[in-house]
Amino acid sequence: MLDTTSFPIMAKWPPQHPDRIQLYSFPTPNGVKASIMLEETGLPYEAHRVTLADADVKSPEFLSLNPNNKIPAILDPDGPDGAPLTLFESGAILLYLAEKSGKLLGQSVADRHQITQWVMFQMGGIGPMFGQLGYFHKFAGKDIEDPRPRERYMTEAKRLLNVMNTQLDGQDWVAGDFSVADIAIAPWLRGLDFYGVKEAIGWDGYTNVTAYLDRFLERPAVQKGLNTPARD
Ligand SMILES: N[C@@H](CCC(=O)N[C@@H](CS)C(=O)NCC(=O)O)C(=O)O
Repeated sequence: MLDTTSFPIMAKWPPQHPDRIQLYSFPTPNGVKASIMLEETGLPYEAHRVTLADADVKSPEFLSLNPNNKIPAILDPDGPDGAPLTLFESGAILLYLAEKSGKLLGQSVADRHQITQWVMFQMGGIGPMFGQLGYFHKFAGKDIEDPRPRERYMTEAKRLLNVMNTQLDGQDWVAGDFSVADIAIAPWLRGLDFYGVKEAIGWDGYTNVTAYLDRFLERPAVQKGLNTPARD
């Protein structure tokens, strides 16, 4: 039985089921990767809402799990060798849960590396670039007179969408069968809507990508994960 007193995070977000994977998250493109993965794999879990307010993500309790003060993070009471394991960084969480469940990481070692490659493509490319585009297009950065930052991220986001559009030509999912790579990437494509940038980026022209996102959003586990934990 897990000693809940040895994890400060459990004092602020008490578990009702300490035997299950504890998810600390908020329904943002990074946060929903973890909840969608948990829904897709069927691993038992309990979700805790950690808002992006300093009182949550910068609380000492949350920092005890992720010193980088960002959601999502997990605590698996039954990690490798039966010991508790804590993890942050959504890509690391996806790969861990895939390994633990034996699902969504392909059939062969080669598949696994191809899928990991596309997870990294999202973590190092789509996520940071789309995030910066959102900042300069919709949020505080839009008031900056110099057009270059917005242009730079717009150009890069379009380039990444072209890469995706080519990769998805003639296939339903980014790396063979549905995998953690799709769970990493698709929530960020959906995020372009939130940034109000779809028209400016020419979204409708990336027909393989738009069909891909529709396919992703039809999955029942995705629909559940997108709203877990509840926003309020
Ligand atoms: N590379 C991290 C990024 C996580 C991230 O940016 N989380 C945002 C929400 S989408 C956050 O928690 N922001 C709160 C803050 O920066 O204070 C991951 O993929 O897990």
